[in-house]
Amino acid sequence: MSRKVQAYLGLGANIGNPIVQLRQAVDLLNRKAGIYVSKISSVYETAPVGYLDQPNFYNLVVEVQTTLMAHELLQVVQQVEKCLHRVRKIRYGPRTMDVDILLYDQRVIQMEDLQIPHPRMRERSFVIIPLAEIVENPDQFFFPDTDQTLGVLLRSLGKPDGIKQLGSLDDLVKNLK
Ligand code: GSY
Repeated sequence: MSRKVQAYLGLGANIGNPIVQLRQAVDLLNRKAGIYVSKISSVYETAPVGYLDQPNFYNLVVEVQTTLMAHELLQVVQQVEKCLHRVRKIRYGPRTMDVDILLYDQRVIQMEDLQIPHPRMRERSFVIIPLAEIVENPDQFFFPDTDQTLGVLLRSLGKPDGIKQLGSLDDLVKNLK
């Protein structure tokens, strides 16, 4: 075990029952030793990016406090995806659950199996918008590998089409019943 650090994870699902799967994924993460989910963004319905011929995604971002090393966190994230029966027949295609490590402390990691910051996060409004919702002050939030703040990046995205804030995960789950 090492000291506790803060990390951000992006979650997304677009087949099965995405709201239920997001709830299960957040709960599974929170139950893992060495991980505490400290903040959960709203859920956003988002148009697919990359491979377009697939259903809309449901995305959110969580902040976690963790004593796990980055590669241990990666293993946990992969266990959670597996637990939620992740199947991925097409690269960038539909999935029951995708969990990406976006940021881990102020670390920059460039390894074959793990790149942090997540290499595509800055061009993805389905990541940047929910992330900006849960960080304390986006204008004081610096990426570890540039002097750009999250606030500047957020404003540069403008008001993107195809991203709709649905509400809190708790409320959406309650309304399913
Ligand atoms: O890497 C995340 C999986 N993914 C998504 C996603 O989560 N949301 C949207 N809107 N498009 C996506 N394309 C891919 S791949």
